[in-house]
Amino acid sequence: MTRRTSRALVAAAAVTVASATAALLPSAGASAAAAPQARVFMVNPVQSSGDQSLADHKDAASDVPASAYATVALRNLDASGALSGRWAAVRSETGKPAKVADATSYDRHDDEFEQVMAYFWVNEAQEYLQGLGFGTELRGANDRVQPVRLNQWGSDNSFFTDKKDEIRFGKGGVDDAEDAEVIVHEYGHAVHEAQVPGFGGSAEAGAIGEAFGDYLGMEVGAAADAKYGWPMKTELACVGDWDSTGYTATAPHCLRRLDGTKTYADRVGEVHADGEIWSRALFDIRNELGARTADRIIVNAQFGFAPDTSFKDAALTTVATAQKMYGTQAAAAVRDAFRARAIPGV
Ligand SMILES: [Ca+2]
Ligand SMILES: [Ca+2]
Ligand SMILES: [Ca+2]
Ligand SMILES: [Zn+2]
Repeated sequence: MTRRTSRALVAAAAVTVASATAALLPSAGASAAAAPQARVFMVNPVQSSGDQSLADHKDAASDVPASAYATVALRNLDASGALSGRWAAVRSETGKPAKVADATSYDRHDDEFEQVMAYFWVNEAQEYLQGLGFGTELRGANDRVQPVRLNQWGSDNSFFTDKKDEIRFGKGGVDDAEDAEVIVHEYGHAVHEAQVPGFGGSAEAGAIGEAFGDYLGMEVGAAADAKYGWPMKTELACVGDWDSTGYTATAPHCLRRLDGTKTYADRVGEVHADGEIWSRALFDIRNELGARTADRIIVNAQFGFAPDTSFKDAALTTVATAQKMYGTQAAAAVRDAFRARAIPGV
């Protein structure tokens, strides 16, 4: 038997800081036990410390102070003792597989640490979507076991492979899975693929995919900061504060931002760069309607995007979704956000 009750999810939603929490977990027969504990970064060490001078020196544990780690519960695990559960199955291609029983002892120098980060943050991301109603009131959005693979190859480019429905994290510069915003960015691609198989078949659809990944990375991290009481000492709009220390010269270090000023006319035909047009619109919708309402609209609308959608069609679908779910005022706020990016036909 598994422990797939909403009661379990709710009860397990708090960080387990003391054994007292174990008493809150519902009894579910022999498998009932306190969720195992693990050490993770509070999103990423730059976001939680505000220290823009943190730098990776070949994965040295001493690069990051102990205060950047938090002890959390690993929820929804199966009984295998590996990082495998309801929403994620993590495996290491080139390093030692992490053991759940040892998950409080790893630091960033251990290959197992990134495996734990990947499990925790993929689970966290799906729980966030579940909390918005996706999978219950609304259609599920990648509500299945997400395969995740980590390797130690040098390339600094994590990616989602739609052929195997698998997320892979590499280790170039700062190890990609040391930054929750990078982990959840990739999970955003998996969400899109689950919602619309083959999504990303045009330059503009590709840009929307990058934008949503950045946006979801910010959102899941911000929600975790609020839920667990973790410090957020970097700007909300800055994505990948830690991973980007490896390739950005100036502070604040951001892989990309959600508050840029690009409009449709600024397209350059590169999906990450052009994604900043779309992600700014998502950020504006959030700031206008609040995270929960905005995210229910944004994710629900994505079910209706064509795999090779244009910005225009996707924007109009999002406006229509807002109208249907929340009425005229919400639809107007969404329309305004896309109009501010000068997306044609909106
Ligand atoms: Ca590492
Ligand atoms: Ca990296
Ligand atoms: Ca950030
Ligand atoms: Zn991406």
